[in-house]
Amino acid sequence: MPSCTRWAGGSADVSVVATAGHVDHGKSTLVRALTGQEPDRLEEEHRRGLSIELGYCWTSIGNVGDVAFVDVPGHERFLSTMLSGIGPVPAAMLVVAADDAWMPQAAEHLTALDAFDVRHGVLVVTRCDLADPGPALARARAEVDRTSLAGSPAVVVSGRTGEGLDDLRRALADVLADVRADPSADVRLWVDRVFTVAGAGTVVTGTLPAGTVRRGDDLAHGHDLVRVRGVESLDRSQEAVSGPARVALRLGGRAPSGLRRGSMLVAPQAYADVVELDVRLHGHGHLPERPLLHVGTARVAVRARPIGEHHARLRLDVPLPVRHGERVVLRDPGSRALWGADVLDADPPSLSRRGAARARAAVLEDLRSDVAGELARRGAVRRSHLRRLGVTGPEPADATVVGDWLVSADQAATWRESLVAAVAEEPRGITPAAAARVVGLPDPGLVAALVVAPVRLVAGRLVTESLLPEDLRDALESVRARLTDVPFAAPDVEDLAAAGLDRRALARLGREGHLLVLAEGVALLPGADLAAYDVLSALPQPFTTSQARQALATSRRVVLPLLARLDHDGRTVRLPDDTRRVIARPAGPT
Ligand SMILES: Nc1nc2c(ncn2[C@@H]2O[C@H](COP(=O)(O)OP(=O)(O)OP(=O)(O)O)[C@@H](O)[C@H]2O)c(=O)[nH]1
Ligand SMILES: [Mg+2]
Repeated sequence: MPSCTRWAGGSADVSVVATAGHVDHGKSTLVRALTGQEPDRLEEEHRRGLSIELGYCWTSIGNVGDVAFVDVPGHERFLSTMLSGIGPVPAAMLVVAADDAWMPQAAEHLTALDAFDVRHGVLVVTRCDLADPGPALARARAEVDRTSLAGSPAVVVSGRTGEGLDDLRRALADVLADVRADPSADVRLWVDRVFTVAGAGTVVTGTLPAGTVRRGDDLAHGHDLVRVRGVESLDRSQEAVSGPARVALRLGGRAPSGLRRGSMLVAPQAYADVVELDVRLHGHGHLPERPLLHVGTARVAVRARPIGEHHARLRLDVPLPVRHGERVVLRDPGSRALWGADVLDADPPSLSRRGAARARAAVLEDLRSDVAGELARRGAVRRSHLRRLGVTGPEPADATVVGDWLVSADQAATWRESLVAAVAEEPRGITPAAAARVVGLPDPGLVAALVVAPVRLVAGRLVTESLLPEDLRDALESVRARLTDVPFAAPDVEDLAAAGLDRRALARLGREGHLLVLAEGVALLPGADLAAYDVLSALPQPFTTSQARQALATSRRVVLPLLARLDHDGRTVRLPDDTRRVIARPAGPT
């Protein structure tokens, strides 16, 4: 009998089915009978007559094509292995012996399938050559119909005589025809084995629930990238494999450290490293403080905090790439209880405030995880972050889009108000970076989108120009236009007069921060002093007044009060020989 364990199987179109059922009820025998391959590859498994590890076999079934089987151990000690077997697989075969009662691990495995919300399955009553399958079938049927597998087809077979196997193949073909997966989904391969093949280097095998892996792809393992040098299936190399499928990827070289069963290889940048999540619980009993979380082939210890009756906040010991709307399973290693858990929020807010948990319970009761709902709750969020969390859907039409950021209409209105207030506090205006800090923006890049009248961005500073009469605004505009290209060539008194600015008007513009008035009749744009400081910093130190004048392309009329201002603000220091040097760290507000 050929060994089916060298490669994990997988072709361009492979379905995957996991077994489930009580120890010794005939799972491996059935897989062997269906595939002609050996699921139990360990010597110890043969010696003890039971499965210990997951077994992988495949065959071709009717019009569904290649079907891979993940054969799980039934012994109660190997529940964790069993969960990593069914975790990434969309379909299952619950195997029950005709000659035995409804047994504890049959019940436990069925609970696990239900907790993972597996909806595609076949109930198989085997060993029908040993007893009347009727009673076992009736009992199992009743149990199955209380779970996510309710209504699954049932067949009666014998793994020994082969009776009923054609019925089973037909039932599998029907069930698998309904399993759908998106070939363009972001790749997340749940790794179950990592080994080295002479001449080929590192090979990993695993189950790919959806998406497509291609030769030449880069995949991420934590912060490392690995290159897929070969995609194998059924001992044949493929250009690409789409899930659901068993795949073997040749990575070449040495395995990245930490790559093992329970690791995942994911499309780079496509998933968030989730350390905290809020879930809705399905199941009964008291969730312990330290349950284990199972998803795909991964198992991670978590710290659980109940939120109301049906929800919990989970803190993961190790980050996982989980997304909103996914089903994960929680297990109490002590009592063996299992809970299904729907991921509602993989980037939840802190619960440290008093009463936060109670408020959160109400939010989680009817949480909507679409873009509109997430945006309403978060106020502002990066689109790429939502995508990594698996949150998709149309964006609200009234959202503000700034690069990667989405800002809700409410949040934008609140921030605009704060921005107006923050700028009004500063007669000389403030830089966008300072405004972002004061307003509490998560990214200074958002400021530009929040600037509305009466705030304006002038020469790199935000200023208010609320109450200026129209003639003064026009005059200001013409002075600005003039100074934009030649920032230190202050207009002279005649130019100002021509623009309609007399002494009083100029003084007002200075007072209100629209212009930087250095001396009577000498006005530059706000921020020109800082720009001058930058220019002077680039000169050999110390420098003379004349060198400063030349560097700034201006006149003595302007450079003298400008240098006096810089001296006064502690940005330059005047030396006894009338030269100056800049002071390295500019003081004062920026
Ligand atoms: N007569 C008969 N014996 C069977 C049949 N199926 C399995 N057996 C026997 O039942 C015993 C257990 O079968 P396995 O296939 O190893 O059972 P399993 O469910 O894989 O057991 P675990 O992997 O340990 O959970 C073996 O001795 C098999 O030969 C069957 O259809 N008829
Ligand atoms: Mg077995």
